[in-house]
Amino acid sequence: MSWFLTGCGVGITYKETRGITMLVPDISNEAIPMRYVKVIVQDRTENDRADTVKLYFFQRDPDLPDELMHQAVAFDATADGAVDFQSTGDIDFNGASTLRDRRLLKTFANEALKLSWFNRGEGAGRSLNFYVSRYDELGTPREVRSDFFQRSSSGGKDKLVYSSTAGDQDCDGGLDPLAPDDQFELFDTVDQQTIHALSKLYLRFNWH
Ligand SMILES: [Ca+2]
Ligand SMILES: [Ca+2]
Repeated sequence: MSWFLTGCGVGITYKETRGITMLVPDISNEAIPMRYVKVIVQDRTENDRADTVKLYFFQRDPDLPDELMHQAVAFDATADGAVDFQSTGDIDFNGASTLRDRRLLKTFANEALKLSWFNRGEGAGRSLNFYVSRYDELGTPREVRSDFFQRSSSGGKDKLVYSSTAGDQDCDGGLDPLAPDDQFELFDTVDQQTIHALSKLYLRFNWH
């Protein structure tokens, strides 16, 4: 006999075997991401601050190359950290392209411009993917993972250099702040807060 006890946090399955009840952490709903958003931030004007945010909405299918389903871009032309021009479309995938989509892109891009994980010029060697890494038994996203990739100068597959997870451990329905992580010296407090904000905003794309 087994059943879920919790609607959030790590699901616990009770297994009853020959009268002995055991607590088994549930990992059966660990997600293989079928949809993810790849974000590439660039300093195209090469003044050492990010000005361009590109979003690529990918669909993953077994045995096929990842399919680009939609893309959006935002550009800060005045180097003040706020987006001035953008190309949006229906980025919350509700079937209509509205002001809400535009506000969402603006908010997401203004956050992403704070990341230190950006590319000089038009480069795309640094990127990060956002996806839901865990759902609860009702299918509600409970964990968002962000994977940071670096492309080798010699080519080949992008290398995963850092991974961060925002989860709902205190069961309030929102993603909890990320714990400080000093393992990766490229990231400071602003990066941590930014990654957390982007993880929450990612869920509003409904692309998972
Ligand atoms: Ca601006
Ligand atoms: Ca929309």
